[in-house]
Amino acid sequence: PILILGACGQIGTELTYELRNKYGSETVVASDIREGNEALMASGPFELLDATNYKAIEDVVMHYEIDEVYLMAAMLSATAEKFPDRAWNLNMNSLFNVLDLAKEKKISKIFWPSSIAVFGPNTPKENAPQHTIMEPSTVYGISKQSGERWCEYYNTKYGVDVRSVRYPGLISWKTMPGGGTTDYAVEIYHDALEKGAYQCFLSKHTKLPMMYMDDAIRATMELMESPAEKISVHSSYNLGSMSFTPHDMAQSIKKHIPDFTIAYIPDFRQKIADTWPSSIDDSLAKEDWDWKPKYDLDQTTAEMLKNLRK
Ligand code: VAH
Repeated sequence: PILILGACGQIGTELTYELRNKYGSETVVASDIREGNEALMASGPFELLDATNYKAIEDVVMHYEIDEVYLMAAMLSATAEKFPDRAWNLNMNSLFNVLDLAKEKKISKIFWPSSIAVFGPNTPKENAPQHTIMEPSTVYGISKQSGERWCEYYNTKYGVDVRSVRYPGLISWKTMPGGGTTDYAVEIYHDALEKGAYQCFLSKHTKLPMMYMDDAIRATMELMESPAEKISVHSSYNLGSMSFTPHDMAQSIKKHIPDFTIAYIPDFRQKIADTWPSSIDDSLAKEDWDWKPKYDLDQTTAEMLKNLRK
């Protein structure tokens, strides 16, 4: 059986549904620190669980005979700048908890998400390589960078099978993101439909790596299903799909909603975005486990508007 920590979040929600589709509802235990989406909680076993509490996770792992854990609980970049110590505590302790469960052989496989936030202002902006200068300057980025180092360490020293991707900004309609710098790319669709207008907190030409959620979930599942000998990266894989600016997004939306308007009023999140690369070189993910994205910006826009209209 599989345990998902942070199952009610933006990624956790869709991952829970997809894993339940694939492996059966009873095989996938969803957990979160608080209750969320009722349909999700009703779709299979659900536990209230604090990802920083080792004993509580261990109890659930033993009770359900869990062998795989997906750790999706985290504090994202914008919120982490406001609460640095809480972010560090949540993002690091939750990771040590699952790494230690694997080290103790209580579970056999882990998925842990990293992010393009591991890169910093001295990383090449375009096609940021897998191995490059990484000097993250945000609390969130520092926690992801440290997490990657610990994943690799646990793999080398203790043989822990932990797998990871550096997600770009993720665009989804089932659950809102919370507290991230790339959240604009989801909010914009909601406001386009509700108000015909959006006030963007990033500037017109801030180009960032992004991905439609279906691609992100598929990447996660494909990586987890790959034979261990194909995995050459035990920190975290660069994962790419598309890169665009808020302006590109607005143009894409206008093809469906011609009167849509956008205003740019950058706030503190602009400074975070400015430290991240604009595009990602994910050739190792392509080589090692055949990664291939499907959705471009216009396809993402069409999917988002169609599903949010329902
Ligand atoms: C954030 N969405 O904005 C996250 C992320 C690509 C960045 O990991 O904080």
